[in-house]
This record gives sequence, structure tokens and C-alpha cells, in this order.
Amino acid sequence: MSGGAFYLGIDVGTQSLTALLVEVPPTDGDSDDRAKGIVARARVHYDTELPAYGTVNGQLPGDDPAIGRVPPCMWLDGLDLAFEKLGAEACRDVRGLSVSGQQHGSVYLAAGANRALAALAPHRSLAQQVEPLLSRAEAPIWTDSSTTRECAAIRHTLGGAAATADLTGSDTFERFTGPQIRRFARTDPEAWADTAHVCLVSSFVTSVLTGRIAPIDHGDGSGMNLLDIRRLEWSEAAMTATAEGLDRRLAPPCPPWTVVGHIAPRFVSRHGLPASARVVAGSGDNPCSLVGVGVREPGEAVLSLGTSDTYFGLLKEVAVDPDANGHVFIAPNGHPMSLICFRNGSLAREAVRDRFGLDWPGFDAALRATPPGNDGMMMLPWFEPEIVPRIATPHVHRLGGLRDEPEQAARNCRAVVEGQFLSMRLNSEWMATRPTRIVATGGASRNRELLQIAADVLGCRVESLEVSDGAALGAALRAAGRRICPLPPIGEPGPSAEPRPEAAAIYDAMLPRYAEAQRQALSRATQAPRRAP
Ligand code: XUL
Repeated sequence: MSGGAFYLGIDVGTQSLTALLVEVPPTDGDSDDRAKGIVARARVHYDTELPAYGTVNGQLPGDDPAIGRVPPCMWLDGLDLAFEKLGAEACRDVRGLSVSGQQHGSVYLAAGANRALAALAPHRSLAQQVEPLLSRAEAPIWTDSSTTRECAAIRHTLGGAAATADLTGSDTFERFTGPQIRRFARTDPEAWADTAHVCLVSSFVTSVLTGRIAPIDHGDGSGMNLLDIRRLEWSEAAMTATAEGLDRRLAPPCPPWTVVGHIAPRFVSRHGLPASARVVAGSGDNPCSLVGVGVREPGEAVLSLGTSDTYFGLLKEVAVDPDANGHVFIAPNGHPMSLICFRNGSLAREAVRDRFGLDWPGFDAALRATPPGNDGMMMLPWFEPEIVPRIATPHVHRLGGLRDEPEQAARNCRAVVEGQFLSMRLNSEWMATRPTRIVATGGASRNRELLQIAADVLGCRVESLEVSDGAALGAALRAAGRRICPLPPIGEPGPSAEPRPEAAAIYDAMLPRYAEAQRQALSRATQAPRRAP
């Protein structure tokens, strides 16, 4: 041991559960301070390692694509298995732990759950003991989009999309917990009447770890359409708009750094954790990732280039998207954070690559062969329905002479990438926080040409960083009492790009044209953006 202490971050993800043991130095605030490293990692893949639950990609299969459900005891079996994989030797020195949960998912417990959680036996499985406490067998998760009717009802009661976003940080979204609770109370009133506690994924697993119903932290709580984003209290108006008697069923919200208890005796005798291990409130995977990637102050942002592209960062103060497409959550240091998600990320880049029969090196060569600004050719890259801005029917708009023709293959490659970053710049203006440093993660973040376009369009240095298990790492750092990640963060640095003044000036001039094209496309689209009435 080298003087650091050991903290455990547990990420209850969509497809797997990851437990990460991290050695963290004892003091805070020192610039040389850094997480020493990942000491051990255990991962449990639900579909393959817990096959009895029959999940596909971590959720129950079914005919209706709008339904996304999970048997919550699967996460608990995953927890026990992860501890077993880590082994008692690794667990022995854990000083603290915290959970990162996929956001928005909810678990419903009946009266008596608190007493039963306090008495969980070490020799019996968690599933056996917790299953009888559930008032709803299945937990809806973030992939569930069955609550459009409930979204409309709550939004209407709260005074429209902008008013809802202003109160709770986001307009109502199908996956958010409030609309999910409302649907449950409407479709199964008896089971709702039997429900004494509504937990989030993070607070449910934390409740089991501590042996009593855990509070919901401001970070995960802000993904519910229930938390007053400024006062950081459950909003009476939002609770009333959601379901009768909800106020009695929600544990109080708490700051993300709250120590909510110590590890329950079951985990001490079964897995060898020390009884002194403290448990910090669980939080959402996005707030945890922000810490795991090393974002420290307003202006620093993360660009996650995956299947979809996500842009999130700390805000100076609460700002609300007037088009109500974005979200404001609370970050682990108590600052507001913004998050916007573009569905047409890698998906759109791949669509262009495949359309013109290219491979990735060919796509990169096309970016190198074409000039910044593409001589005025431009694309609104909505190959799939888009989240930001909300576009229900996919449609790719080619402008300024751009055509969907093989001789313009290279032009199309540049246009899709430029269109994505112009959209990101335009649709993040509401955040009122100009980025000063952007950390790019995910598969496409290793692509130099793409990073250069991002830096030129966004007018900011973009650094690529490969952080695996960022959410679990963030949870471990939170367990250690770190509200920000000590720099440099754990991760493999990759290429970086500085904005080039000439190219940046071209994009500054292009942005109003892109904005106008988006405005026209939205007014033509069947589903215009939802604004307050
Ligand atoms: C965020 C969201 C997902 C989940 C699962 O709003 O729905 O990122 O947190 O990762």
C-alpha cells in the first residue's frame, strides 16, 4: 500500500454492473493530488452471467419497443456476484463506496421494506429477500418511451414545456421518472396503493447496501421532472401533477456528497467489507461520468462520441433551454450541469461512410481533402429521428449545392461532421457557458480530423481521453469525498486539436446560415419544437 485509501465505485449500468476499486490519496485540494489508480475491477454482464432473468441487452425482451423494463433483483444478484469476483481480500480495505446508476429508472417497494432491509441475512441471496418487498415486479428504465400521454398531462399542468423545464431542469421526457410514476399509478392503482417507497436505481442499490431506504441525491433526482432545480427540494406542484400521495413515497433529496450510512452487516459477513466502510449517496451515471472524466469547473465540457453524441458540462448557474430539448442536472460538486444528446452521432457518420462505400481511413481522407466550410455546402444530418432538435421523421437536408451523388462523396463526409458540430454549437447556446476545454471520449474521439473540425466549430481546444468505466470511477471518487476529479484524470490521452483562427472565422460566419436552415426545417417538419403555449 502507498498511503492512499481504497474506495469502491459501483456502476449499475444498462448492460452490466461494474465495481471499481480505486486507490485515492488522503488529502483534497492539492494540485499534485491524483487518484493513484484502479486497483481492481469486477464486471457482471447481465445477459450472459445472470441468464435466469432472460434479459436482452440488459432489459426484458418484448414485442412493444416502447417498453423498457428490468427485474430489479437482477441488479442485486449482479452486486453480490461483483463482490464475489472482487474477493474478500480486495474488499477488506474499502474505506467508502458509492453507487452510480443508469438515470431515470425506478423501483417500487411496499410498506415494511425499511425494516426488512435492515435485517438482510448473509447466507440468503439478495434476490430471495428483496423480491417480496417489491410492490411492482419490474422497474421501468431509461429506454422506456411509453409515457407520451403522461408527459403531455404533466407538462400541461405545469404550464407548458418551458415552464416545466424552468421548474425541474427539463421538459417532460418519456424516460423521466415522473411520467413513469404517473403511468404506473394510472394503469395499476392497486399496486400504487401498495407502494410505500419510490427509489431510483442508484438509491435502491444504496438502500440495500446500507440496510435502509436511502435518500435520492440532487444529481439523480434532477432526472425525474420532480426536483425544483433551483431550490433543490421536491416540487409540490410537480408531485401533485404526477401522482396522488407521491410526497409520502419519496425519500428526501440530499446533496450528492451526503454520507447516508455504513455498509450493512450482511455485506460485512458475506463479502468481508469492513463495518466502518461509509456509503455516500448514489447518483446518476452522467453526473458520475463528469467527475470520472475530470471536469472541474464551468466551461469544461465532455463530448462523448458514441452511438449517439452527448455533450455535457458544468454550468455557471442554472440556465434553461428555451426550446426545452436539453437537460439541467446537478453535478457531484453541487453546480448545475447541462446535458444534450444527439441521436444522429456515429449512426449518421456511418450512414454517410456506407452510402459512399468508404471505410474509416477513406472517410478521414475525405475530411482532409475538403476545406473548412465546405465551400458553403451544408447538411442537417437527421438520418434517424433526432432528439436535439426534436425531429420525429428522419430527413437529411443537403444545402448550398450539396447533392447525394458519388462524385460528392468527400463533400458529404465533411458536411455530416460539420453539420453535427454546428448543431451542437447552436443547440448549446442556451447554456450561456462558452467552453474553455472540451474532453472528447468514445470511439470517434481518436479521429484527428474530426477533433479538428470540433475545435474549429466550437472555438475551443478539444482533447481526446480514453476513460473506461468513467461512471464507476466517478462514483469511487465521490465515495472518497471528491467532488471533482483530481487532475490529471485516469485515462489514456489521445490526440488533441486547437481551434485555427481562419477556420473558426469561417464557422462563425456559417452558424447563422445553419440556424436559419434548422429553423426552416423545423417549421416544415410535422412535429415542431414544443414551446410553452
Ligand atoms: C440520460 C439517459 C442515459 C441514462 C443511461 O438522460 O437517459 O444516459 O442515464 O445511461
